[in-house]
This record gives sequence, structure tokens and C-alpha cells, in this order.
Amino acid sequence: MHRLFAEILGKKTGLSNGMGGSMHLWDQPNGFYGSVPIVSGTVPLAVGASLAAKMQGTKDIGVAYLGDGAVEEGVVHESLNLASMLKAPTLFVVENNLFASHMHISLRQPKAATARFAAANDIPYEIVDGNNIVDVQSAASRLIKHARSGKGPGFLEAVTYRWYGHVDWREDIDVGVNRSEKDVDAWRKRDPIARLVAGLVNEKLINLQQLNEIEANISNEVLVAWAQALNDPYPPPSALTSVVFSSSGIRQ
Ligand SMILES: Cc1ncc(C[n+]2csc(CCOP(=O)(O)OP(=O)(O)O)c2C)c(N)n1
Ligand SMILES: [Mg+2]
Repeated sequence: MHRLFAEILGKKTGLSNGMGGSMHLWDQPNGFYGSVPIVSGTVPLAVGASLAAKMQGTKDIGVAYLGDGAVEEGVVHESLNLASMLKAPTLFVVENNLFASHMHISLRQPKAATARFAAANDIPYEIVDGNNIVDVQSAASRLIKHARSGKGPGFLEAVTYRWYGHVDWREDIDVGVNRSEKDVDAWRKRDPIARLVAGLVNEKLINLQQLNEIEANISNEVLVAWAQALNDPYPPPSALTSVVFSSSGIRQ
């Protein structure tokens, strides 16, 4: 977490020595092949990573997280097709929150469900309540098992809702048309974390004191990592040529 924060702040200790920033997060040693600002750009990377795992005979799979808007990019359809044909162990996870930037899915698509593109590529899929953590977990387990057994990719559509604007944390801007307070309130009641907590407490799997302790520990961990990253140094100007460009490359 410390190296992640440091990267976002452009610090020398960041995951990419502060050269990637918030738009190019990467942690390949921990299996994270990167997030990029180009919507859908990482989907073929997940197919490539899963194909590599298959060729190397490991039990690894590639997981691509994408939105309902990303599904409207051509590369996603090429990725679904390729993963299906090559039986690559890829799990495509679509967080269908019904909005892409400012537009509701009903203004963009003839049908709301994105899983129809999995069906078109003969990829097994599940559509779940994305605000129910247990449902998401069990569907993911089934699809991961399928991918690991060598049968090819899976597709998980988690239906959810975007509470906030596209570029801001406020609710009242930038979220598009046809969005009523009533809709937002109804979705807020389905907060996945609150529902999980209520379920765990009801089932007596955890009590409130234990819950508070977990929350306090995590908050502390976050604050310590953030404070450490804030205090870290920026890279020197010379890092612009030694980190971004190879020292043995044309530029030398
Ligand atoms: C290739 C590309 N086109 C357009 C954009 C601008 N853009 C950024 S986010 C976004 C909408 C993404 O919607 P979705 O995939 O549903 O993600 P959400 O924000 O809802 O999770 C768009 C169009 C972009 N970053 N990249
Ligand atoms: Mg979306």
C-alpha cells in the first residue's frame, strides 16, 4: 500500500519509481499487470497473461476488470473471441454500473446485459447482484474453477450502480440524465459493504467489537502508509532518462 500511495504521489519509492502516477499503476511482481487510462486497454493484457500461464503450465489465470462502457470498445470483443478460441484461462469481470461517463446504458445499448457478448463467443457466464459480496464470490469461484480446469474463459457480470459523478466525488454533478434521487437512494440501501456487515452480525459470525477492531486496524495501516509516502523524496531530474528510457537505448 505504501508503494502504491508513493506512486500516486510521484515519489521515488513508488511502484514505477514515481514515473507512472495514478494513471499507470503497475505491480507485476504481485500479478498486477497494470491499469491504464485508456478504457478497455488492459483487457487484451489479461488474455495475454492467461495465455502465458497456459503455455507455461501454471494454474494462474488472468482477470480483467472492465465497465459496461468498456464493453463498447472493439478490442473487448476481439479479446473475448481470442480467449474463447485459444481456451485461455481468463475471467472477464464486468462491473455493469449502468453508466459510462454521463450516459445511462439505455441510451447506449439495445439491451442492458453485457453477458450477451459472452454468449456470442460461446463463453460461460453468470450475471449476479454486484452489491451482494457472497453472490459475487461464489459465482467467481465457479468460473475460476472452470478456467483452471482448462476449459477456457469465463464471464462474470456484476450488476451495480454508480453513486457518484464521473470525475468528482459529489453526487449532484456530472452523472447524466434520468437520474433521480429516488433511484440513488434505493441503490444506497443496497450498499454491499453494509449488507455484508449486517449479514455477518446477524449470523453471529462477528460481533460489533471485532468489527470496530478490524476497521481501526485497517484505517491505521492506510494512514501509516499514506504518511510514509508523503514524506518520501521525489525522484531526481536525472531519473527522467535513467528510468523512463533504457540506458542502453538509442537516446544514450
Ligand atoms: C478509449 C477511451 N475512450 C474514452 C475515454 C474517456 N472515458 C473515461 S471513463 C469513460 C467511461 C467508462 O465507463 P465504464 O467502462 O462503464 O466505467 P465506469 O466509470 O462506469 O466504471 C470514458 C468514455 C477513455 N478514457 N478511453
Ligand atoms: Mg460503467
